[in-house]
Amino acid sequence: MFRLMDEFLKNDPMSLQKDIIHHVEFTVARSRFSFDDFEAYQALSHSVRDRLIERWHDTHQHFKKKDPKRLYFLSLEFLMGRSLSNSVINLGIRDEYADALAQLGFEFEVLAEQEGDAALGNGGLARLSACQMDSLATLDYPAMGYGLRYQYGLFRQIIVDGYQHEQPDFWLNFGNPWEIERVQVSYSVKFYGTVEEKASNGVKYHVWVPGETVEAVAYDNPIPGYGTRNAINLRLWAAKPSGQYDLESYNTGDYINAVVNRQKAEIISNVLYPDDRSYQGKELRLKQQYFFVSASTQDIIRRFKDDHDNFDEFPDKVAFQINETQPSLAIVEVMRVLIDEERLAWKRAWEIVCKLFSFTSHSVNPEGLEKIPVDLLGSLLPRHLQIIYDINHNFMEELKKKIGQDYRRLDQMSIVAEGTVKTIRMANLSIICSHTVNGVSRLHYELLKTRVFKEFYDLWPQKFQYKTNGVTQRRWIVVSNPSLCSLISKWLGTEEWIRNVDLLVGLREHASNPVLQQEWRMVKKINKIRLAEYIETLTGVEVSLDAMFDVQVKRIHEYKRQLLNILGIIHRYYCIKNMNESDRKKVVPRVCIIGGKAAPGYEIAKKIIKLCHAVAEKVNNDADVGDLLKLIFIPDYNVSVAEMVIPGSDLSQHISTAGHEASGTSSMKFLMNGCLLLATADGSTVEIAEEVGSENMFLFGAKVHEVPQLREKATSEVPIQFVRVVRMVRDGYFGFKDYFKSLCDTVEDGKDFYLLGSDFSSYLEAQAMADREFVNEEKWTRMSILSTAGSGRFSSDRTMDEYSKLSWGIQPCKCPF
Ligand code: 26Y
Repeated sequence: MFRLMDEFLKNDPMSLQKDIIHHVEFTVARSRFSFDDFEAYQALSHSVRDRLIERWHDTHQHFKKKDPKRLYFLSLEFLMGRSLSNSVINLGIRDEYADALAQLGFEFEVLAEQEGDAALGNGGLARLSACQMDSLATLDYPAMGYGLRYQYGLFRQIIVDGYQHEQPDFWLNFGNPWEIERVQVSYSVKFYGTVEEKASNGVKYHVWVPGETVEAVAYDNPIPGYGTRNAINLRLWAAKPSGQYDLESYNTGDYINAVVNRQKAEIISNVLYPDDRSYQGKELRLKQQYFFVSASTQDIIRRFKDDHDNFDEFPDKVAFQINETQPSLAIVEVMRVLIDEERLAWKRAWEIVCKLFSFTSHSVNPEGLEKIPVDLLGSLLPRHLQIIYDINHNFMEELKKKIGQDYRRLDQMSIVAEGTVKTIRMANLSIICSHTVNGVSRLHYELLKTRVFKEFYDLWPQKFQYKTNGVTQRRWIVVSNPSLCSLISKWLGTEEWIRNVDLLVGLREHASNPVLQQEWRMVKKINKIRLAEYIETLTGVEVSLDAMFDVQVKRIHEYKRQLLNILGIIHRYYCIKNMNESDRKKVVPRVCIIGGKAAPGYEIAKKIIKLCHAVAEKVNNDADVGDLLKLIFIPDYNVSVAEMVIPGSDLSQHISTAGHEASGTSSMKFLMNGCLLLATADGSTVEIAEEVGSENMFLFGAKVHEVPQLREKATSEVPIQFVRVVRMVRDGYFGFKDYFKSLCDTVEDGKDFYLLGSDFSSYLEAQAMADREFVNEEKWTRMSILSTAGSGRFSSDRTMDEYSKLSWGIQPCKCPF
């Protein structure tokens, strides 16, 4: 028996080498004399996984011994990306592994490229969850994530003739060394059926008799912290047929059909919904939500009951975080378990529930809020619907006492929305039952208070808070930009900034130092070369390294205004074409890079992708233009592509119409990598400008408070340049005239909801300003260094500390080394 805290596995290069070979032979089952890169990657990752498991067990034991209050982070989406590099860096054994592999004749980087992305999420919200898990582990918080283990992650985007096509993401086909299947950790999840009212000793209670039962099996994903022994758990649930047999169908001799029907249970965790916003009222999606919520709740309650006889201490030991409204059925589920299964009185159960939940909204659009049709909810979860009605009834009674018979307000705040289709408003449920409602940036918080949830803010101002989003510098500098990482450590004289990112401000004093500037530019060049090679392999287009790499990568949405970017590029193209020779000499060469996926049913977004390709086709093949302008669409943008694109960018665009981006997080990754931001005053950009200084960014466009009037205004405000570029598209200058008609209509007179026309002049000015600064190498480099130096506040470490102190009430619980 080993003593608990002893490191069992050795980490010197020789031991690692032996270990990798052991896994080649016995895990991958290949001859140790002959294995290829992929097999080497598999063996390597199993060797890393062993080390993760060791720490993860110790952390688990330590938490069990200390019994601290724990945070349970519920999210339907986690966009983890690759794990290998991140794991070895966080474990502190990257160089040892690189040495071990070199002696075996392999290169670490090459093997790391073998790994596919875990893309169990759509966009911002999902990648944020992944960053936050990294910070929770690093800061030693006793936390655990819960989600769904989709068989198919986010679709792969392929481009055929400039059009987006979707292909399934078979991410598990080659195995997943980063998870541990826990066949013995499984729970039954019930659906459909009826509710029976019973009584015992004169006390009424409800029994839910389900119509279907599905088994949830746990898959654990260890998340290692950096510079700590702690490794926390991300537990993802997979659906399996229930062990409870429907004897009837087996006995009637319909054996084959009975087996096939049971197998259908697995559908629940089959596929991630690729719409990152709209709620379509699909039964399967609701099933996914309840499935993961029920399994997680059972797991949490089981763990609590292992050490406690009653629920008095439940809120002192457990905090739930609800990521957007998708996990909000957890509230109702905890209520149901407490009253129906644990037989607590309603009042007591409600008191407990009100202390458990913290809710974060990631949306600004009131129309986009999740509404579940009552009929659907009632048929799938009949008991939950009753409980929701009861919660709503109590709330309405309380509210009437406070505000009287103000029916308009009562109606707006009710969980149940009347109408042709009666629905349940999940955001209202979440706000009413949570102790904290969080915004993801200061501006978002203002919008929640004054628009989206105004009625609730007026009632409970103390519930509302904001914790500006952040991203993890471990992935977004240390993993993705090793050259910058070394340079920063060299100039700060320490690697401590990797754990304490506020130290980055120390770069400010060196921002004008010519030696640092020279080295800084060198690092950027290395990253631009890597990106240029990737572009050439992918698209065949050769790009000049002297050009400004101008990047917009994110999901394609009208509000994010990729169309504004493309129309700006058309304007640039038009100007170049109509210039005299001497003016051409002054043009700052640009490589414009756009990447992102459109939801499969989002027609306008798909047309934006096609337009980008149509413009690229024309511009990139125009000999008149040469290196002065190139347009590249990067297909299948995902986390690992981001890790390469972001460090190689000079300028990045965050140009949503003010008031539409709740926070935005890619801006923070660009900032950390010393890319200058060209941005509107939206989401977190406002706070970034405060930290970095607006003189070090290119800000433009209408402010939030100006947007409503601008929408009212007549079209005369739209500049001639804008009219011209839209007309070029409309008239078929880039081909596909009929196809682009509806896209042009979205920015036509009086219909330009996202205000591309009225922001166009100011956008072009900001772009011209960026050109002017770019030619001044020293100034640009200084601004770039100051961007990185000012990025400290936008670390998810800070965000997780704020949540822990202000919402969850948890303390670090550090596992001894
Ligand atoms: C319809 C409902 C179920 C729903 C589904 C998905 C509502 C919202 C979402 C997803 C929202 C989302 O991804 N929001 C983004 O969250 C990021 C992290 O907070 C922000 O940076 C980003 O601005 C915001 O759009």
